[in-house]
Amino acid sequence: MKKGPFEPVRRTSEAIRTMEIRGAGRIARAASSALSEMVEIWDGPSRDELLSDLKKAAGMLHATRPSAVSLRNAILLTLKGAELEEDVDSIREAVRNNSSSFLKASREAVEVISRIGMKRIPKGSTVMTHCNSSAALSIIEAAFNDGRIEEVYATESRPWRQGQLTAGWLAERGIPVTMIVDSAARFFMNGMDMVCVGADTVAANGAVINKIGTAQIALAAHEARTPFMVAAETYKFSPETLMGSLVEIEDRGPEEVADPLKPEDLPGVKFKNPVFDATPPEYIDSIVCELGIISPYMATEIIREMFGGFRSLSSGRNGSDFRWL
Ligand code: RUB
Repeated sequence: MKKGPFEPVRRTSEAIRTMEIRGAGRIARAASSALSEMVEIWDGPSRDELLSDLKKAAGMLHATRPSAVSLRNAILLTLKGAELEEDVDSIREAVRNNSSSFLKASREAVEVISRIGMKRIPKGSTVMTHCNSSAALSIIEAAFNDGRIEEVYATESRPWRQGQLTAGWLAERGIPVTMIVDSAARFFMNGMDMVCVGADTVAANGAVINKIGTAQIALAAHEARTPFMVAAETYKFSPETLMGSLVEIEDRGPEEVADPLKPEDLPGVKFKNPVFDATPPEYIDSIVCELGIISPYMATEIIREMFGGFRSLSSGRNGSDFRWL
């Protein structure tokens, strides 16, 4: 593998793997930008070699966070049609244009979601959020600015504590925020008017894959009759799940669970660290995407609309074998 042109992809893959870049939308945009940067500096001899290097690069990026279909769809959309181009320059141009369209559309989607989603939040609401979702926070910020939200409860979101990022972000904007530990979600649920979270993946059956703990919060919300809203751009919907594929749940290292101790400080203890879970559609009241507010049971329609005649790449489960269809 040549070192030079793969450098942006390697750098980005490492930043995603170590969570320097995190969140389904941000990792998707970073992957798309890395591919675009790669084709600009690629200086190999032939079109076929470029396509083969792009496949390797796609596999490297995809393998970093397997639960986020946002990442896979961003890669597919960025490389869309590249294999139909006849020379290196045309491939370069296709990837460059695809990437800039994806970056623009994904940012605009968040903007539209904020405007649509905030209308669902009644005036004077207290809202709970989990983890750190730019799409969910865009709704919360718009709702606050429109006088709909009085206070936000942000869960800590162990093991990585993304809740601290969320709480800090809200406080910086003057939005009253209270941080709670994840296990206090049920304790406070009766005081909530709404729960609003993001998504890494929306499956065809309407299940939402998001930060571990989301399903428990949704269950608590369901029991307390608190509406549970998910903010998810359409590129987070998973076409593979239409055919029955399961979403792989990312497992991270034991040190994140053992923290502040080290795993070796607890001899004889095993650790498990799944970092996402699936919230079943029956606990989700609405999914806000840039096309509108839908019931989770409409997820299939969105997937057909967005990915219906999609001709591009397919990938193996571990992301290592992206290949042209
Ligand atoms: C982040 C997380 C977010 C979704 C949506 O997990 O679960 O809720 O990714 O984020 P991690 P966004 O920190 O492990 O990446 O709305 O920003 O795409």
